[in-house]
Amino acid sequence: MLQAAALAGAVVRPWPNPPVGAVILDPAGREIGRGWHERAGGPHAEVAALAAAGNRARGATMVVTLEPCRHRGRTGPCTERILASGISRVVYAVADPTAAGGGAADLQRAGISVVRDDPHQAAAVLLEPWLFHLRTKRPWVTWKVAASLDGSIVRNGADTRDPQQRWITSPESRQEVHRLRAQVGAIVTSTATVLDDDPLLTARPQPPLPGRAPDPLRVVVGERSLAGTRLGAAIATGEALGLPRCPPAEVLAVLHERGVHHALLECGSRLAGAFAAAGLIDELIWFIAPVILAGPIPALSWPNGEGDLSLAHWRVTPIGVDLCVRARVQR
Ligand code: AOF
Ligand code: ZN
Repeated sequence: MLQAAALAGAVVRPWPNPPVGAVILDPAGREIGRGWHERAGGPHAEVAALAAAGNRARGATMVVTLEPCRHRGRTGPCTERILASGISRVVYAVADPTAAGGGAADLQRAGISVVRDDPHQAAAVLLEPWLFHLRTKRPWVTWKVAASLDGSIVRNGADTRDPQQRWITSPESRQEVHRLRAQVGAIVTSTATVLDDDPLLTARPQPPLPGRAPDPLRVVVGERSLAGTRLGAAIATGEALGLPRCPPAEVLAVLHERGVHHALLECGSRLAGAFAAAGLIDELIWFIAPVILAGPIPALSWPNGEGDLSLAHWRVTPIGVDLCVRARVQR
């Protein structure tokens, strides 16, 4: 299951569909096929893994992060493909709460041994944003920050449009941000950040992640004119989305309508503060660079002097010369 989750976790997210990975094992436990879901409308992970295993699937075990679907959506039901392949055992981690769910019971009725590996942490983490958006009707929000040890996000006196002056964190951290961007449905920022930094906010991981899903939707919130900026130009051609200043919940409602289940917030203090005050940050990824700036701008400023963001489930990993903190916002 770890392997199946790792497959789906290492590729571009196929939004609006869930990230799913599958591994097929022969009776001796050797891997004979693997697959992941590449893009909406493309084959499901189970079908990709069955194609890789071919005839050897007869009598084999399929391990898959999400319960196999039984519906006829953009592609056919995986349950039928699994039955036709001669697979004799299916292990899955997360039950499918949508109308596509119920495949496990169907397979069991048809004589396949079905086991729920519940709860498998790796699969649950992978599918959490998707499950969250189904439950709450809004995307899961990850707030990304790149800051000095003392929490400044801008260097004193820096011309932030010059990347050499703007960057605080290491190239390794910045690469990790590109991988993150490739795995979300949308990136949200503010007109203030666009005017200060002129960012592109595209996903450019090196090497590129496998997968063929569309690039994340870039969303800029605010009223100020973006003339002369790269994102301003992208909004004018319809490649990015501009939204008037509005409550964060409305931004997320627009994203939900577009099928986004995971949004990355990459912005300045004020938009971060608005999301935090509205209780709309679910998780943070905070890169800490080995420098103290006592700079002019903190990562977050509360709109009305609200309290604090309490964090849980810290995971701290070194990355380049920086530290990366991943944590959940506690409610
Ligand atoms: C996926 N990829 O690997 C699996 C999915 O519109 P469709 O036919 O692609 O169906 C999408 C639904 O199928 C999805 O919401 C989920 O409930 C189920 N399983 N979906 O996109 C996969 N296994
Ligand atoms: Zn399916």
